[in-house]
Amino acid sequence: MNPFTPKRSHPHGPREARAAHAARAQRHHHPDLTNLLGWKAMQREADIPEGRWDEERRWALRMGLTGADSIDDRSIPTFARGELPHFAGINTFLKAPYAEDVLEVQHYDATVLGIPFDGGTTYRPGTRFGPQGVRKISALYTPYNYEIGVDLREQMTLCDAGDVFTIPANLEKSFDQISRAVSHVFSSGSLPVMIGGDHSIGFPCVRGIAECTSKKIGIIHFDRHADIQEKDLDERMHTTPWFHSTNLPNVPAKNLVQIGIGGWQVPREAVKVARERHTNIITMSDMEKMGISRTVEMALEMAWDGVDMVYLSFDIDSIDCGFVPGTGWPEPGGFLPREALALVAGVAAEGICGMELVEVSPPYDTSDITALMGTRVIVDVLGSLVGHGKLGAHKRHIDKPVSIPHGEFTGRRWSNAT
Ligand SMILES: [Mn+2]
Repeated sequence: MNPFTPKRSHPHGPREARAAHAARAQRHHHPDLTNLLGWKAMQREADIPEGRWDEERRWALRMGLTGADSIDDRSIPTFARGELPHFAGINTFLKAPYAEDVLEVQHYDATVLGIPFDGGTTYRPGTRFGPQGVRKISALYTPYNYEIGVDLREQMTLCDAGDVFTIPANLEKSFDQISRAVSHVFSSGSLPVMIGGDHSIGFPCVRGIAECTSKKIGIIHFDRHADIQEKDLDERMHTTPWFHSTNLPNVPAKNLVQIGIGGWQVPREAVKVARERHTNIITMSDMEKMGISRTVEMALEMAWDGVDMVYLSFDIDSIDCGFVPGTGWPEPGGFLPREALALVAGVAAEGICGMELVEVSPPYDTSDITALMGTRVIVDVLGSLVGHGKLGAHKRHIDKPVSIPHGEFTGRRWSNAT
């Protein structure tokens, strides 16, 4: 019997029966489900192609051999290859193809690039393990998002180019390596998606993009910290990326929008620079007062004013530290995860020329939640770019591509079969 079918006689007499009837009548909204996003998303799924998924499963059988006879699902290989199972395999970001030969990044809409560097950290380190931490937990995700109705595997191409070879004891050499790697990816036309690393990488990442174009670049920066002083502890630490980025000739400080700044960890030195350079700071309370859509609107207006592209920098510590314990400078009072995700999706809807996710420190993390949050920020940005048709919009601005020579090699690598 359907548990929701009302009983014919009420066990407690007519008064109770009338009350129960009234309560039911009040609940009876004649709901129009078609007004709910839940209903719309369910219908929309039917329109998303599945060809790439079929292809991946056939590829897995070719790579991993057909499965044992006792297994009914004939798409399951003997050796785990591709997305399934989520707990198995060697993880790239979202288990995307590994572009071991970095010349191959040109064939992909977006390229994930790990930047394992924490030499710019001024409090607790560990973000050199950020790329691996994020890759590991990213294996948990499918490429499909129900609410936005996007399947990344079907609607874009993505690769993971592995990590930049950083030099742990040397900021400047690491910066040069990072800019070089980012300029290679950006010049290829693939969208660079960097996983840090501490926030000092913001400067070399922006520099790597800026050198490949004569066009101007704005920056939207999510953080609790202003990160715009010239030096910290006498070096260009993770508190300084925007000072040096906005010194670049095509990165105007007036197009730097900093969202979520506040609390007790903003050095006054940084505030002086922000004031002198006329950057735009939207605090957590500003965001709360204005709401998410107005905040997004305002950020886009200021960042895009007179520029051709916008770079997105997301410091995981902009989210309340209760949600992201695995970070270098935890600070309470930050964004709720839902707010942060809505904000990044909102700003990405206009298109970006690159992004970085920084300050995930797996040694301080608990149950991978910080790394998971970082993964989520990246996939939500990609989902928004795909959903709004903005992936690849940056390509037309690459008018000074770099070409970095590769070494000559013939022969075999030690692990190659003879
Ligand atoms: Mn920060």
